[in-house]
Amino acid sequence: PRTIYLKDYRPPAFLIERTELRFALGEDSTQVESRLRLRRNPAAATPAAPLVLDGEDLELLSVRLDGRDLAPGEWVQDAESLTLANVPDAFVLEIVNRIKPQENTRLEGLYKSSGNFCTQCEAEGFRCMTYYIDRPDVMSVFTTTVVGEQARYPVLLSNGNPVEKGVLDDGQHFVTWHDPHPKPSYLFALVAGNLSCLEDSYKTASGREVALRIYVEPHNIDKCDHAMASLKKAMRWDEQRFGLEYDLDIFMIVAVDDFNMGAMENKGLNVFNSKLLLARPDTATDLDYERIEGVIAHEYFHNWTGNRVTCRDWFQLSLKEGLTVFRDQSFTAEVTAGTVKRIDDVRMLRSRQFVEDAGPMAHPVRPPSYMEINNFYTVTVYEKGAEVVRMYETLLGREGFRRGMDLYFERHDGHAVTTDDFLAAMADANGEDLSQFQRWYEQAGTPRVTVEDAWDAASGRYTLTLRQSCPATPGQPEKRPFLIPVAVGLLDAQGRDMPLRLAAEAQAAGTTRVLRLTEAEQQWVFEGLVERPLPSLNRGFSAPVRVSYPYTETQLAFLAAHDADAFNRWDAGEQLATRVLLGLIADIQAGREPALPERFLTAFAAVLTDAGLEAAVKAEMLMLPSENWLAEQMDVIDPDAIHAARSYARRALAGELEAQWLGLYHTHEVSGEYRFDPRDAGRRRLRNLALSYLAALDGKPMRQLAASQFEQADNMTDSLGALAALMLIDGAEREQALATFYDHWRNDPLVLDKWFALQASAQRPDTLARVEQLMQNPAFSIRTPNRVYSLIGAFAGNPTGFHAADGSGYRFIGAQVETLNALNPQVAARMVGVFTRWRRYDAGRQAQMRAELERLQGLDLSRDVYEIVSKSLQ
Ligand code: B3K
Ligand code: ZN
Repeated sequence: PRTIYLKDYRPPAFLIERTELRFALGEDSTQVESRLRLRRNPAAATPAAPLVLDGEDLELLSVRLDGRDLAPGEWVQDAESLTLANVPDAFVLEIVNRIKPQENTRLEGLYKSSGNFCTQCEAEGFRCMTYYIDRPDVMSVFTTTVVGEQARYPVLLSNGNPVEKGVLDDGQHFVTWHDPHPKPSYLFALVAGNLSCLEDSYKTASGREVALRIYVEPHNIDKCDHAMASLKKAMRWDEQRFGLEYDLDIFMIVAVDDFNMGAMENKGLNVFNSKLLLARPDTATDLDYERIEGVIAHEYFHNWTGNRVTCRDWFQLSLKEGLTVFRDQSFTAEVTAGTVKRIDDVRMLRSRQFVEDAGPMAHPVRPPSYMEINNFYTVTVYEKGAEVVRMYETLLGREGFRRGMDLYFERHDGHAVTTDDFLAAMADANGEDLSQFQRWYEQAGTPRVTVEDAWDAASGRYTLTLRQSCPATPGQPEKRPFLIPVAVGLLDAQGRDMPLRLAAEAQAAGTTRVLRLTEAEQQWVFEGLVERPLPSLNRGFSAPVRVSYPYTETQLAFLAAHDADAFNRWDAGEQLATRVLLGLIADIQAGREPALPERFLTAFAAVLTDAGLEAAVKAEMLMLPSENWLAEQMDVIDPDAIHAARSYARRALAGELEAQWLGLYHTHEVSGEYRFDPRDAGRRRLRNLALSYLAALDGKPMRQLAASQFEQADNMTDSLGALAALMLIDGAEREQALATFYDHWRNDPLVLDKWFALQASAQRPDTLARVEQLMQNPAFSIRTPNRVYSLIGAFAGNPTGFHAADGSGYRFIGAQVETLNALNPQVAARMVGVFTRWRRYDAGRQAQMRAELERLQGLDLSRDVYEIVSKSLQ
């Protein structure tokens, strides 16, 4: 496969002013007719370039240019394109071709899911339906006619507004849709099927009525209310926060069961993986409810950040994704408890993005090259990209950020642009020079900020010295300094924030200051302090960096108890727990008896019994760092010692504080009917956490406690919480509960996914055997991504299962990747990702992982899997 470089970008040779499509959907094949009005791009690099259209797996039937049928000799066709050498400057091209959606297992382009037709075009799926200039900087006005059998496909949808419909011969009918907003092909969508629809409406800030429709399979119609409520909430929020209104008369969402990712922001017709849309209290957990709200918002927000203003090329992917993740994070933070959202986001960034940034697939937020663009829908482009956008807000303030957004839309509405354009809008709207900020888009790797301090009691001066560095990443041995906004506060001996006055300032201002670190090393002097402060650094996680300061354990416990910044309070506790666990890991590796330090136990107990802490925040503070996060802190990862240490700590914390956990459990029962609201959800989260600690104690009483919660639960959060706790305890109750759950939900695949995932993540010796047996279950299918993610993906993420010392986990996942590679390369590529970090393990595991990667490399691989395998072995 060849590598595509950002530096090779050239404007398209042709533009497509109008795109008219007609899809005749059939049981055997689908005929696609396209009529394109093309003209040469005045900004093109070469004036007489041939017309090259992208197309893959298409059966070409005819080509007409300005009404004249072309003979086969007048074009050149290869596996990926159709070339017409001598074309006029402006002309109409009509193409007819045939495709086979029924045979499409890659789930890109047009395919069938549960008997219905649907599409996924981002990034390059449109070319699997018809010949086209399939790149985001070609924006066109689309008119689409969908023709299908009325009985099988009563609902026919595409982007924009319906303009015509009618009945044809032979039981066929059609609907024509027109989308007035020019858009790139990746935002095209088509859906046809037997679907029920939940209808509602929304009045925009300027008073326009918008029809809202959510389409699902008829048996799911009772699971759409939460998605609809979330949509209306998101629409209102975007008006209030960014002044952005919806721009069509109708907004539709369709849920499909077979979908490679979460959801897709097609103009006016979002398509969702059903797991991110369907929810009823008995089928969806609080976490599902929260994610649905967040993803509905995310896809809706794309209407402006992605659709109205889109990407010039796929290297700019973070322009829409980083920005839209930032927007959905801000939305969730504002409609729920903000601190908990921030903690969850940072936890995920650290445990996944920091890992990616330190491995062979590390890439900047704006990658300079790729082999397969689908491999770059990564935590770096999305989550680190969102942190980069957040830093603008930290640097410019909420108002300054809004000014930048306003200017961005004013300049670029209706255009395909770059992250440079976004940066320029932010800088120009605020009269700032942000040129150094550009490096966040260009340099990969997680910067490290090392902090040193000095206190001069005589003068009351406190000096902070910050040094930055960034590790080498593939292709980038040296890095230049970043512009890093480090939010800092100073605590006095009582734990109160001190007013801050920097040298040369006349008076103190505020208690948190954003220091702009731009050099490799810089100093700040705070004056007028009466005692030596304790620094609270990178408050609210103001920059996506690792900070190191030589805190003692006592100081971390002090910050965890007192820091005015709620995020840093959690983070200090997390750092303390990480340190303690790494100590336990070292004990276990050295054959010493592990013991929980008294100081840690006291600090932990203080949080556990603190009546002033909100339940959801308390749950965050009582969760131990994940095994993956601990693994990242070690030079040579030892999955068995990590698991043993963490299990030991859980048992010790459960045993020492049993009465307190039980107290918490019994006082946090949520009464009344299930409601998804942050307060109730926080209580359930804390209560289920207490139950999982108690489960570590084993024994009959705890089994009964969990079993009775399982039997009595009237909502999925509590049902699954109990089942998860039972998974930790040996005994008849576990198998019984698993069987009951299965019997009850055997016809609801989305709920069964939870059942698959729980068993595949169990850290037990027989897990692999169990997973292999579950693959035979009639509910499992390797062709449905959700099943693969919940069973095979959960096992791949199970640190003791995947990394079993005998290599059985590696061979199993390798074999699944091989099967998936032929069926669905995108899903295969996601599964192979667990092998990328093979160099971090001991020699035995390294050899086995490497052997599996080499075996895969010898196969006939898709571009997707090849890129990851070959880069991992480099
Ligand atoms: N834009 C889509 C992702 C498409 C992934 C293509 N492989 C969903 C989203 O980020 O909103
Ligand atoms: Zn997105």
